[in-house]
Amino acid sequence: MLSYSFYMVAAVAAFLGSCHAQDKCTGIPGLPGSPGANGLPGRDGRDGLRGEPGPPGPIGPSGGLMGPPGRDGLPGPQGLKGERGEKGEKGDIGPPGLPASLDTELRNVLVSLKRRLARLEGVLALNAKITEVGEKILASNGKEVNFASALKYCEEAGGTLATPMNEEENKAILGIVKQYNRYAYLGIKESEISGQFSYMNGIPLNYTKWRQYEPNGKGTEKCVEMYTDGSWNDKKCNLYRLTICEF
Ligand SMILES: *[C@@H]1O[C@H](CO)[C@@H](O)[C@H](O)[C@H]1NC(C)=O
Ligand SMILES: [Ca+2]
Repeated sequence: MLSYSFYMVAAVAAFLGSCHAQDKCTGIPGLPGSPGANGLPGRDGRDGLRGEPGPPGPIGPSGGLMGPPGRDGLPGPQGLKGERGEKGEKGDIGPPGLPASLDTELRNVLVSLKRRLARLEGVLALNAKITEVGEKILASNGKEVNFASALKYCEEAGGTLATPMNEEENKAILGIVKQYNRYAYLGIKESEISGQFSYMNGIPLNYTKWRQYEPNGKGTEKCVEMYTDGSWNDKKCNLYRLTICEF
């Protein structure tokens, strides 16, 4: 409508103007035609940019169904030590080992040990600390004590009181008695039967070296001492005598 009125005014102005300005008026311009009908709608434009996500929706009503359980959390701190369990059953017997005679490593160790022991025995014998007789090793700590204490010294050291079982052993013990020039108790005791003497394990003697008229205690002298000539005498057990042990 506006554009239409404009045309009308413009046309009237042009009409009036053209007639006044020139001698000859041009023909009266025709009325503008009526506007044409609207064209067909244009094609859709291109899609716009994607919009921002909308705000979160309102909290839903309570009382809905519970959701599925959540995932496991982080592992917690270590708990206290539990009580000791019951003892398990005995395992099977292991496979048999190699016989020692075929085990070269073991044999080398034994050979080396034997050599070292022989050297140590040599050093000790050289210093008169030990006397070797047969399989026995004799030694004294130089202490003079009663029978029970002497036996205790020897047993604590892993041996027992020197016990002569033949002439050779008696001579070896005598060597120590002479070295200290002291009488020594022997590993011999009177048994329950008066006048019968035995070794500490109760076995009867198979070798004796009694001095003449000994033993004469008749049950009152239950221990045996060695004199400095190697002969034996039954004697009370509470005297102070040299401690000689055998190993
Ligand atoms: C007495 O027996 C032991 C072994 O028990 C032996 O070493 C010792 O030589 C024997 N003594 C005598 C005199 O036969
Ligand atoms: Ca006596």
